[in-house]
Amino acid sequence: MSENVYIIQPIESPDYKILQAEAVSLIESAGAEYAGTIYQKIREVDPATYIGEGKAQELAERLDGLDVTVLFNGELSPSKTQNLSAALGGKKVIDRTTLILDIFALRAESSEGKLQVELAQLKYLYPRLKGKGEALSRLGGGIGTRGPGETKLETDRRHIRARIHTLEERLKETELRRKHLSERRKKDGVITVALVGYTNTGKSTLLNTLTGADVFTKDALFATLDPTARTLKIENVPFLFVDTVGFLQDLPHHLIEAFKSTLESALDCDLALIVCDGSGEYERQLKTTLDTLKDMDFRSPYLVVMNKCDLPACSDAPFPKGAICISAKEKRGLDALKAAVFDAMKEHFVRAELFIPYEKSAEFRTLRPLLYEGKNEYLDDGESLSAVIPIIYADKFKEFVRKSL
Ligand SMILES: Nc1nc2c(ncn2[C@@H]2O[C@H](COP(=O)(O)OP(=O)(O)OP(=O)(O)O)[C@@H](O)[C@H]2O)c(=O)[nH]1
Ligand SMILES: [Mg+2]
Repeated sequence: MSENVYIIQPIESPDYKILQAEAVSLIESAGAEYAGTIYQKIREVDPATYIGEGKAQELAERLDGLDVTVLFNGELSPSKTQNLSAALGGKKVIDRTTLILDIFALRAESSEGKLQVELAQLKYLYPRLKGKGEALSRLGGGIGTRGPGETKLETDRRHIRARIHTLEERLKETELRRKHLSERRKKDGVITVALVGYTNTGKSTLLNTLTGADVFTKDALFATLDPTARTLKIENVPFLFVDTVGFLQDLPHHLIEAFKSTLESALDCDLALIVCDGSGEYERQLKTTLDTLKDMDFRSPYLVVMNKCDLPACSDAPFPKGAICISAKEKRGLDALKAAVFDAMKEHFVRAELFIPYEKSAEFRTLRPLLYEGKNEYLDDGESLSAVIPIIYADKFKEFVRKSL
């Protein structure tokens, strides 16, 4: 039987309705069931329970006798979590970060992703569960306390500290390994394109459609946690496309911190495609994504991609100028997207027509692997070849270039 979750939604933010709807999706993405919402204007944060004694009492009465977990759709300090739980007659109280961590725990697949989730859980959840030793074992494995992999959240303080230390050490090693890989990639001159954007906009579907990858996609929030990279050739030039974890409005800072190193390596790209759901709240999605990227000091160029253009809501939407409309699902607009990617990266290449006289064939053989070949033709006195040459190697081909295109 799945758990039922009741939402406390503060109404200060003008977007509170959207945030509430998102909380419902988060609950469902965590495999639990939505049980209802109570809205609360928080004029002044109550030092004990955050929402105030009166509201807590009203909620306690409403939930009396119901087997529900209470989600505070914001961030709650450890002591307020415990006080609120006490004010609600001992009901389990979780906050937004805890819920998102729970989904991350369900989704983490790579060893690094698992380490990151477990570390974030220990750091974030442990203080919130402290003093509730017996409550924790009673909750065992329910929403908000699921651990990735084989390790369950432990209650022993000493164990937890030792575990945090081990996880941090292991993460350092994996980070180093990833850094070496990305340095090698850079040296090889491979252009990387990161797929970023709001959660559930179709980033993984796009990666799958473009490259034939088989990344897990789902109509759920945070379907992807681990970055996956696949190569796609455009005009014979390989581009490395990297899928990333989706963003969410008010994504708690702790979570960005926990995944910063993985995200940063994906964002250390030559170009980003900011994928939005063109049939949904694309303006807010785009703003959230741009704000999050700015926080992460992202400086690469980017293109805005409006996905799901097969859906009717897309047809007369006033998309921002330059946005590329596609449907990853129905494979529409993909040629235009590829052309735009190539075009955005064109200063990395020269397109040229080469002529290689036969007496220079041997000399050219060593250079050949450096360029991306198009059509070729063997003529009487030599080979004619159209190709794309990485700008860093352009000098080497000077004597063979007949015409730059
Ligand atoms: N109608 C329509 N649905 C799409 C399209 N592309 C993706 N979807 C659906 O949107 C949902 C989310 O797709 P994903 O590819 O998992 O989205 P994502 O951006 O990777 O999501 P996260 O990994 O959670 O950040 C799935 O149900 C997809 O089938 C599209 O072009 N049209
Ligand atoms: Mg995804």
